[in-house]
Amino acid sequence: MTDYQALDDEARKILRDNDRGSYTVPTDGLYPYQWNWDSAFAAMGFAGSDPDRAWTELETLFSGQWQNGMVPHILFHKPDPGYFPGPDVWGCSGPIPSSGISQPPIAATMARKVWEQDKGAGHPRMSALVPKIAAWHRWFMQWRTDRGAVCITHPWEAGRDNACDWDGAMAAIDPQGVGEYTRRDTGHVDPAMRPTKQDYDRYIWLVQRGRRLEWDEEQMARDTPFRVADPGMTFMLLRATRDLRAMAEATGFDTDEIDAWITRLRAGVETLWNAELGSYDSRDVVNGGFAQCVSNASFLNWYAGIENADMLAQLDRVMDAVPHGVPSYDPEGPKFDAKRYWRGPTWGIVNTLIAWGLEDCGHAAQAERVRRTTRDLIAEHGFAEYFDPIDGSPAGGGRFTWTAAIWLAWAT
Ligand code: 9YW
Repeated sequence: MTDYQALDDEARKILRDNDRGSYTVPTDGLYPYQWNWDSAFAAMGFAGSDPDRAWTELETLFSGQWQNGMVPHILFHKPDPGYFPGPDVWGCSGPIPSSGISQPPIAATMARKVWEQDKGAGHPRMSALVPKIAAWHRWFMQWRTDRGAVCITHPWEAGRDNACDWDGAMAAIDPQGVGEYTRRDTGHVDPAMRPTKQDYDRYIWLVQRGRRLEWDEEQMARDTPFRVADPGMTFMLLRATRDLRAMAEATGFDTDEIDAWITRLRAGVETLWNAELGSYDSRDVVNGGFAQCVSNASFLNWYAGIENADMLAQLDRVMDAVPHGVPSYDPEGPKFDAKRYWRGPTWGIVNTLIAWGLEDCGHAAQAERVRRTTRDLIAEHGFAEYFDPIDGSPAGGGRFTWTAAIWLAWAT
């Protein structure tokens, strides 16, 4: 018999232990700073029991917002030698030491969820966030769109570091001259579960390039080898922009510009349909080719309010192929690797977003299947960063904030 009460208590304890006062770290050791979309999930996790703390989480995230609207993927509030690359490598000059790229824009969606649970006292805090979120979305629309689809300029920006989606674009980078560096991630977890040295050389090469160009978006966009339009980012920004619109309307903030973004993003989604694959797919903006990847991000169309019968068939297929949730890459595809991070494992957080979308679009049975398999995984194997979709074994970091958050807010 599963003791749900004990698991709820454990999830709350993980949030408390990872809480650094005004922000939450993803997990102690491996990720000692504030990560953007992890923090949005943390806010959702706090919302049920402590809405005040949930708002603080989001406010702290936006305290690192750059003048151009960008909200960084990592805020380095306090130096910590346990993570590489730290602030000295990024060389950024925002209000808080930070990375120079962004991350999946789910903060608006989570802010709306917090607000829905805290409409009275939370209203002014939501109102104060709306213009900041709008500035961030405006930055995406200005600097990160291609034909309306959202592009990433670094694999870390997608939140799906080593996904097969980026293989083609990564191969176009020649990381000559990147120099010597010491990784820290492989000291915390098994290297077989992490991105490879070839990946890391290119990650660092891209960071060095951004730094050399002083993180100037216009210059960085010129002659870049790496620019990929990502279904995950596009669906998440579309959904978040709809949530922003709902909050803007409730506070009297102008919605015309937001409506124009929604129209453009909706058109961008069409450019990510790979008819040959029968799936939403990443598109290399530099060479125009599709990645030929059915990933867990491909299934975020319902989350963005977009119906698609082919994707429903794809979802049944991949979920029939593995017992534990939605794998991050097609288990019948040639590159599937059950343990290597974003190349096969199942991620509870992405499952959550997929299931919310399925439910909103009336696919209750599929939503329930995603929820049940994710809940059972966590109940049996703990609050791991992610899981092997074949044998369910926990992988990556343990005692993970976002896994605890989805447990409390959605999985049970
Ligand atoms: C990195 C913190 C982050 C997540 C990303 C995940 C990983 C590694 O960990 O990134 O060094 O940034 O891929 O989605 O936000 O949990």
